[in-house]
Amino acid sequence: MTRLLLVLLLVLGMAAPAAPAQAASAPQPVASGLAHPWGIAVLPDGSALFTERDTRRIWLAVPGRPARVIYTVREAVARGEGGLLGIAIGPDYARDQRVYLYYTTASDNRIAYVVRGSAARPRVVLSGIPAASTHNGGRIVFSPDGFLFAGTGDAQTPARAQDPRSLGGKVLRMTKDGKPVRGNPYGSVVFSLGHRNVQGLVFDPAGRLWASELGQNTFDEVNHIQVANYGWPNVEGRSDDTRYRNPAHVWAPSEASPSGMTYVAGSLYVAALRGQRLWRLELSGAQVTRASALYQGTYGRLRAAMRSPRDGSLWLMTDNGSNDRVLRIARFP
Ligand SMILES: [Ca+2]
Repeated sequence: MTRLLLVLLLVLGMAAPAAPAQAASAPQPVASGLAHPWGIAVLPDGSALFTERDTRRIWLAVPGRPARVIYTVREAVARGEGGLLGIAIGPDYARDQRVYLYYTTASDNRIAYVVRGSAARPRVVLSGIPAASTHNGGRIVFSPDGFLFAGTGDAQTPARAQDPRSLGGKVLRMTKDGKPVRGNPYGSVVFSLGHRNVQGLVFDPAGRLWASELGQNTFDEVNHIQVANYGWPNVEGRSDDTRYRNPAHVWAPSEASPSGMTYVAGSLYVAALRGQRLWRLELSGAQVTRASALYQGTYGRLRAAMRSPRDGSLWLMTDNGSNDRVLRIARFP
């Protein structure tokens, strides 16, 4: 009887839905009074660097201290949704202090690096990513084996997404110096194609790359990224056309419009702009098994979420256009 009860309790316990919002500590503002913060990267010491799109400033946020500007990317041009966008810590940061950036110029989007503590101008490693007032992509992330991935957008010309010669509407894979990686399907930095506007990228601990993508009218997507064609503009959302890889998850743009994403304890957490919430997508391997929302309507539009590998905190950024904030949740979930 006791054993039966124990088994029953175990089964119930396993079936009970997790409630991260209740277990998480209260979000604390780390910086406020911002306009369109966009990218965030956590440093090995647990502090964070974040970008501000239109002012083109890079901020350093140390928990418990006022955030301060450490660099301005004068080479970037704020135009519509373009400007200073993604940021990532280089894989050899301890040795070379490289901080990678994705930004818009008058003619294109570029990936460059700056060296922490140096006033030297950014060194461009990749240029020629199509730019426009919208659909610039902009998220960058390093893989566990040290390659740089970037999510780009179609820059308002949907056909680019299906053209392997264009860097628009793609997920790109390159070395930290911007060179193609052996095994890339076209001999260039193009990795996957058929994307409309990829603004979220994260690796899970099994090494799977996940990307969020803003849809046009009907379906936003989260995709498990491999060398494949993800359909845009021929398909938005799911289809039975075997030429195209189906998304792992879709939403209506009104409830999502996903941008930055991160991984915590078996789930993806996706910042939603129009949806004004933090989506939790529970994973089982390469499948999304359940979707739920946190902080719905609490902070307005959310631009990015980033788990600190150092201390397990979660950083969140709003994107309402004025009095934007960077929030840190010390314990999450
Ligand atoms: Ca798709």
